[in-house]
Amino acid sequence: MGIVSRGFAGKHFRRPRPELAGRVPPGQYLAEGFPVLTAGATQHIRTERWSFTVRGGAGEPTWTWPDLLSLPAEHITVDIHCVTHWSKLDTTWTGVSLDRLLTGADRAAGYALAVSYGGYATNLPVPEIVDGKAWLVYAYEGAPIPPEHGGPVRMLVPAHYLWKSAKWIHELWLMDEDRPGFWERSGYHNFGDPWREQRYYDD
Ligand SMILES: Nc1nc2c(c(=O)[nH]1)N[C@H]1C(S)=C(S)[C@@H](COP(=O)(O)O)O[C@H]1N2
Ligand SMILES: [Mo]
Repeated sequence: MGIVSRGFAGKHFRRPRPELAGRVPPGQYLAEGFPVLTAGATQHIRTERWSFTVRGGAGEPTWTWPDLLSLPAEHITVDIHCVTHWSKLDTTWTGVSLDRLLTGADRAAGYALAVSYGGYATNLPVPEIVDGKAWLVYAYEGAPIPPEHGGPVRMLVPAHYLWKSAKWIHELWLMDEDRPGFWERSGYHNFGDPWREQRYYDD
């Protein structure tokens, strides 16, 4: 996958200063700029066409763009870590916690699959996306998220490698059984904890 291996060989990564080293997981370097990693084509989704549906839980609720904006917004400052060895510290986002979108009944499901416009998908256990651990975000550094970074709306699940943060999020499937997503079927780790360096399936 050329696009995935490209950046690391270049000069765009720095070792963290010693005082920041504790915030950078093993094998990671600080990125300058914000690399784009997409398997396939950038999706161009107009806000009028965007919607988000939770399937498999209590009902199948859908939120439109104005619905999402009407929910309480959170300003989130988090470190992000890509499996291709770059990290960014203190990225700032605005969005809605998944806790606002999932009901108590929804949480009874064991597993979730985030499904994007364009067909990308990535899975996580439900406990990894509730209780303040995941958001649908629509602004990055105070501005709308550019399409290449997953705007108008992407998932943000910063405790996992960034492939778990689905760009152009469209649906969340709640399931009793785990179902691997795009990279998880292609050899990436099923859980993807950067601090345990869970990059590939047998890590
Ligand atoms: N829909 C979709 N979401 C995606 C991807 C993708 O190809 N399609 N790539 C993932 C990967 S591997 C990473 S590292 C991050 C990259 O986000 P960025 O391009 O904003 O840096 O998005 C993740 N979410
Ligand atoms: Mo990635």
